[in-house]
Amino acid sequence: MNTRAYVGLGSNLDAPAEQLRNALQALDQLDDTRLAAASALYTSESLLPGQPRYTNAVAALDTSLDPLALLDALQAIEHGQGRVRKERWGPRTLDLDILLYGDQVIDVPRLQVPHYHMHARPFVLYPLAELVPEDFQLADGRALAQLLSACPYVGLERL
Ligand code: ROI
Repeated sequence: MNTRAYVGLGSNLDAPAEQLRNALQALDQLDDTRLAAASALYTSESLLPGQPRYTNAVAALDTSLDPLALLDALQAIEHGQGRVRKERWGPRTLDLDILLYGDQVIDVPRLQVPHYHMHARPFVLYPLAELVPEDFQLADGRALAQLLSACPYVGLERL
């Protein structure tokens, strides 16, 4: 349990809040992994028009799985909760993204950490901010406070 990782959760199908609660339990039950903390749940419009509203949250995990083993485990949880990949960016019962993995910067075909889009997504940054100190920096040196001030809290509803 030696690395703190942050995982983004999202759902916009089949009772999204329940999907997220089930996923948090599944995260806590992963081998060599403990759910250290979870943010509140937030809802917001999809970034792509014509999709149902999303529910999102962020989880803090302590894990001794390496990043790709953690990614495998997250994908197994997604599939266990009925995710079928039809179209990229399509509606989904559950999306689990590794946002941050300790202080590592990772750029391999399967995994980019810090997550490429997190800096521009209020439904990631504001829940993450609940779980970390105010002076928190991403592994690439960007200050979370700076990202927050460039990403207004617009359209988010805290459940
Ligand atoms: N929009 C919101 N609000 N939340 C998401 O998790 C989310 N995920 C996506 C797209 C379709 C980009 N829009 C989203 O993949």
